[in-house]
Amino acid sequence: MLNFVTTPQNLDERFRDAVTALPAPGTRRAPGDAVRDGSTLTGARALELFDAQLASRHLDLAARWLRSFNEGFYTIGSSGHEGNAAIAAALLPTDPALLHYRSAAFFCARAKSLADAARDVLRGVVASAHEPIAGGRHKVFGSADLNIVPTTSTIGSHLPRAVGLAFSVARAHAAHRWPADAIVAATFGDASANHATATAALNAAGWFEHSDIRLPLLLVCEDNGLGVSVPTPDGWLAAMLSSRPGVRYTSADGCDLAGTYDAAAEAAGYVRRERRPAVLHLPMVRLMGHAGADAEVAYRTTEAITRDLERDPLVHTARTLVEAGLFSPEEVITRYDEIGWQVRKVAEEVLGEPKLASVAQIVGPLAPRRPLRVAHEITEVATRAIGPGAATRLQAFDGKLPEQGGPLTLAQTINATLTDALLANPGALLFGEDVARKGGVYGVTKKLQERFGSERVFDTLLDETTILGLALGAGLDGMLPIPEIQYLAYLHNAEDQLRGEAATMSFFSSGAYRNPMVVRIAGLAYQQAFGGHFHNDNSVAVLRDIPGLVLAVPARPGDAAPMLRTCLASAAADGSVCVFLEPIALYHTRDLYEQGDNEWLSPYAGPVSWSSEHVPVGRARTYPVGNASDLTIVTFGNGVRLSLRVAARLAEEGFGSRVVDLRWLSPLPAADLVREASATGRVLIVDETRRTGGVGEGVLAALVDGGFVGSARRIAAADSLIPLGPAAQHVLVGEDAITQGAHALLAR
Ligand SMILES: Cc1ncc(C[n+]2csc(CCOP(=O)(O)OP(=O)(O)O)c2C)c(N)n1
Ligand SMILES: [Mg+2]
Repeated sequence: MLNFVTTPQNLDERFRDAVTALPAPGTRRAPGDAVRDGSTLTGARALELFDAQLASRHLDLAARWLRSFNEGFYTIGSSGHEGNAAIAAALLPTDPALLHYRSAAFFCARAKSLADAARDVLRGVVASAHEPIAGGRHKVFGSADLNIVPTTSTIGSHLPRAVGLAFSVARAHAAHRWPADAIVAATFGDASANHATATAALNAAGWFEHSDIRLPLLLVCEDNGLGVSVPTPDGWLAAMLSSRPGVRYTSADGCDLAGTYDAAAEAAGYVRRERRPAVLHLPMVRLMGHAGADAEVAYRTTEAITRDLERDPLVHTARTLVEAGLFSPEEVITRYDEIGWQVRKVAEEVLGEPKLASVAQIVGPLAPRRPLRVAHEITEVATRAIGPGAATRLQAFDGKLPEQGGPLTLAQTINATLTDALLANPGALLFGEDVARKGGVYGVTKKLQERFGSERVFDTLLDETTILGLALGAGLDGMLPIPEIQYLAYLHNAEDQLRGEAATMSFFSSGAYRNPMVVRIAGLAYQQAFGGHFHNDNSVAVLRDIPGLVLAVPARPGDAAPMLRTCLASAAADGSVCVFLEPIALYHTRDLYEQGDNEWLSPYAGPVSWSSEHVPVGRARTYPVGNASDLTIVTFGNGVRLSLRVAARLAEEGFGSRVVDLRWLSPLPAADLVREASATGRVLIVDETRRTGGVGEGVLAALVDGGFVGSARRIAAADSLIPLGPAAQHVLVGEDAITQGAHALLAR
């Protein structure tokens, strides 16, 4: 016998040898009886789960077989983790599950048939366009029918979403995708448990529990003692997971099917009954290395590898079944071979299936956009607000409708629009740091909790990862989350929840799952009284390159309302992930040209004009100044105000210009941009983000791509962080630089 295993052949031989060496069957237990004394797992269920375990093992062997002749593209397997079949058995099929990449036996156990499961998984392995969840875009366990939500390869990043989903499932609301008694299950690895996202999720789960907020969440740690080559210190997982306040901890041997089932059923029962979070820790083993290409002999002793082999969960279940008299060793081998042949047959069938063959096919489900549906959604919302919702609306606004008052600031306008949004959509939730009781650092969300209650408008713990995780889960569950990130600089430590999670969900599920959201972020520079980089961050590069993400930056109050309504309607109708970046320095700005002119304020448009004043995603706004024919200034955000002021002075000098407010930084309004630029032949880009990686680069590229042949110049912020106090003016774009840039262009 071999000392250690590195190949599928070794593992296969080991299994056959170990099963053949099992003692003769014990007295036969009835299938309805416990598979062994003291367990709640019946013999019949154990046999079913054993099939799932065998299928999972053979899927690993088939993946490596496909890889051996370059037809398979994924070999991270589940061998040694097959005990997770018992987790599926301990849950209801309607419980949403977010799975670790080694939870194949869970997937097989929940599938309608082993053939279905094998086909789904192997289609993923060969990147078949027929793969039912990701359509060949990714190898992932997912299925809308099976309530398995696809996860990404970024370990632990699904856990904040799982918290958010449990949070949402526990709240009463008609739009829920999952039943009110559902619990959310998420599996993850031992090394993953150390990741910031995992610790954020564990902490948030405990925080909610401590705050007496229901969270039906079962976290399951599949602990094989290794993260690729790095061993998890002995006892660390048990110590760490068992000491999370508010999260109940239990543990079982993950190689023992019946023991795992008992522990999982008990933990799931607790979570379902109590609506409280729990973590189940399952020590298990990893067989055949991390992935196909991993030679674990390079970093593990043969003793350690052999020790793991001796705990092979398949042999363990075989022993349980033989001792229960349900199978003889020969019957185990026969079943193993039968399932092996079935899986191999499916592998042969799928390897010739078509792959994704065009950009259009690939990006189809990335971020579907139906502008007419969005416009229609806004009309419907307006019709309700004018008609049946009118009385509630009047009441929400304390008897004083915003359209009947005077002109509003940007902050007041956003507040009124959010009020209208929460009125229009009972599934809309608004949350973040300080948004509820305080009403936001800048007062933008003032009175919203008073108006809508703490079920819909609430303060969260101070953790951006959790805030976005709540949005991810709530959106998945059918709600319309409106999370707030307090400052743009603080998005970054949680950014992957947008990039890796939010923006990929529709892509990796072919649209079967979506996580609509409108993330409000206060940002950009020019705050007079509150300086320093972190409150004046002027970089949006990390947002602009996320495929499919909508990035809106309102400048004028009159634009902010329709743009926010468009984001909300797009999220509701198309499942869009929208970021609504609010320029802090303009929140309370009143004047444009002169002190006291109130020119920056706008009246609030009531629902009668929401339809006619609709602003589609990706449409710019042009302000003609003077004859509007000498120069085009392309800008956004604070740049709009600066540019309008400069344009007014240029008009006094006899130069007419058109100031283009992009309004949408992603997707850029390319057609409007090229048209307005070509109208004058001279383009001055006024970009308050940095010269390198800033919006201006994208604007120039869009002009070139669109065939613009005139002259162009760019005024942008320095490649610097923002210093405190008046020094900030040296790195930010100012009116003098804009004026100089304009004169240089006009001189051409
Ligand atoms: C955030 C992140 N960092 C690094 C990786 C690369 N990586 C993939 S799997 C893995 C180890 C994970 O170990 P563990 O959580 O114990 O799961 P196991 O593979 O052992 O089941 C690493 C480092 C990743 N996928 N995600
Ligand atoms: Mg591990």
